[in-house]
Amino acid sequence: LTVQPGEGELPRLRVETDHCSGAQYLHGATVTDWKPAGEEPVLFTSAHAVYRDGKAIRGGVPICFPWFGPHPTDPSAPAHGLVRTIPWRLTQTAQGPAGVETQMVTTLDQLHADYRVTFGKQLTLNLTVTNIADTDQTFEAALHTYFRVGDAREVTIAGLEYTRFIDKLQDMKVCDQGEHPVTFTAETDRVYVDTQATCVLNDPVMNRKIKVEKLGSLSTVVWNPWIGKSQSTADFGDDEWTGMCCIESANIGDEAVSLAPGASHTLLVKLSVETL
Ligand code: TA6
Repeated sequence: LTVQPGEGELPRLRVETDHCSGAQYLHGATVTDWKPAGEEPVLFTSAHAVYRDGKAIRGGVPICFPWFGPHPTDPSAPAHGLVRTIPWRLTQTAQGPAGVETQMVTTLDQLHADYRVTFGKQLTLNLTVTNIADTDQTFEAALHTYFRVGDAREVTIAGLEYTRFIDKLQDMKVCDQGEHPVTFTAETDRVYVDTQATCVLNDPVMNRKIKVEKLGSLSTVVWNPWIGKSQSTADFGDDEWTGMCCIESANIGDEAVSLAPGASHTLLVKLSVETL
C-alpha cells in the first residue's frame, strides 16, 4: 500500500488485506521507507530483504519487543523478540496536520503495543506498550532504525560524547566514549547506556545530517556489521555495509521497562533531515 503522500512525503507500507474481514495488516509494523520532500530516502532497506511472515525485514525500522537480542533463556526463540516477524493490524491511515498518520497495533498475551507513525517533514515513531495483565510485566524494546548513508566510513554520530557504552564485541566490556563523536572503522556493536541524548548523524558524502531525537528510552544502540558480518548474513548484500548504519532507541538490559497492571510506557523517536 502506498499511503497517499502529504506534500512530497511518500511513505510506503507493505500491507496485506484480509479479504474476509477487509482488515489490513502490516508485516512487523516495519516502516521501510521515508523520503522527505527534496531529500534522498532516509532509511536503508537491503536489496536482499525478505518480506514474509516469520522473517524480519532487513532494514527500515524493525521493532524489537518484548526482548532485545537473543532470548534470555530460550535459545530456540527468535532474536529481537516476537513482533517484527508477525502481522500488525493497520487501524488508521489518515492525512493529518503533521503528515500521513498511521496506527498499527498488536497484542501479545500480557502486553499490548500501539504504534503510531507520522510521515511528514519529520518522521515520528511512537511505540506505546501497555500491561494488560494483572501482574507486573517487564520487557525490553527497541526501534532498530537503519539509516541510509553515503559511506559508513565517513559518517560521525554526535551526541554520545562522554557517555558510557557496553561493547558487545569486547565481551560486554563497559567503555567510555570520551570527547570524540562515534565513527565506524570496523564492525561496531555498542549499547550506549543512561542517555536520552539527541544524536546527529553527520553524512558528508550525502551532504546532510539526520537528527535522532528520542524520549522514553535510555539506551542508544549503534551498529554497523562491516564487511565480515555482511558477507555472512544472507539478507545483507556483501557491500551494503558501507551504505548504512543503525542508531537504535532502546530500553534494554538494566534499562528494561517494568510496568504495573494497566500501566503504559512510550518510546518516541523523531527523525529530521537537514542539508549540511
Ligand atoms: O542492534 C545490533 C544487533 O543486536 C546486532 O548484534 C545484530 O545482531 C543486529 O542487531 C541485527 O540483528 P538481526 O537479528 O536483525 O540480524
